[in-house]
Amino acid sequence: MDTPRRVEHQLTDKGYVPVYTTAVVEQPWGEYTASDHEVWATLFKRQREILPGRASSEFLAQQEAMGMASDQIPKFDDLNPVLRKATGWELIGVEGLLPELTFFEHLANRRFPVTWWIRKPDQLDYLSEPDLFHDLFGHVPLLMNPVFADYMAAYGRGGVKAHGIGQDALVNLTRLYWYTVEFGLIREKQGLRIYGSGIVSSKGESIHCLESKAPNRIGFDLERIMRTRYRIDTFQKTYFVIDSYEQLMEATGPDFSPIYEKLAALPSFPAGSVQDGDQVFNRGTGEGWLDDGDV
Ligand code: HBI
Ligand code: FE
Repeated sequence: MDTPRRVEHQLTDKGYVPVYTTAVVEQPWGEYTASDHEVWATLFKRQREILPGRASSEFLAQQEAMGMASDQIPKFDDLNPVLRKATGWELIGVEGLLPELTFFEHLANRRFPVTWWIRKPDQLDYLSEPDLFHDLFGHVPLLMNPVFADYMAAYGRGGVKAHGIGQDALVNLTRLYWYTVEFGLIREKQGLRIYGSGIVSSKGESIHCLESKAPNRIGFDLERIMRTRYRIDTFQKTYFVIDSYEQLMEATGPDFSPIYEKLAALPSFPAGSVQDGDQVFNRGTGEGWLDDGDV
């Protein structure tokens, strides 16, 4: 399997990463090597061992419902009919990170871009950009949940609008994606659980986000999140907690333009700060935090 064509490195909200062509590619399933399938199996089994009791029950249930398994890399062609029937979403293959507007347009049309290649065996624990495991294992299961699926499509429409408004609006919206879709926690009867894809696809952060004393855990607040910087190179300093996927959908229903205007005049918050008015589940100790590098 040839390595993906990298177009250029750009400074994005994920740091200085290669931004790929916007081409939609067929999943080259027949070209995956035994090592590729082995990487999938290892990561899948490792995460499914630690996620029960840590991940949102809806995430675990939907991943099973769609038939995702460890034995080999799933075929997009197998998953798409199931996904389309559940919520109208479908997976498309891409080279990797897309320019933001392209990404937003796909989401607005219920197309989720999944990177076609998977990391190498020596990258099991860290990768600076999303690969197939992050996208397929992490992002796709919750697209089976009608409310979350609607949220993701609404997010895409919001992204297209924000792109037309300007960079400040984009930064605010990217923070919302970061603290919900990528690194969000949800309150369930038995306690806090993970739904963010960046966490569920990472062994270290799946454990850290719930069990470490270092991070803050704060109740979801849209404007608070849009003002809060974040980390792309370490575990998050703050995790935001939703009560339900419905809360997320309701909170992002209104037009964001007046919020963008209001926030443009206000300073942003450091990633690790606790602010007056926060619904504080716990205030972190800050142990191990790096002082610089919030974006
Ligand atoms: N492209 N393929 C891909 N996957 C992402 O998660 C992604 C992206 N481009 C931009 C992006 N995410 C973030 O900037 C979002 O906040 C939009
Ligand atoms: Fe992601």
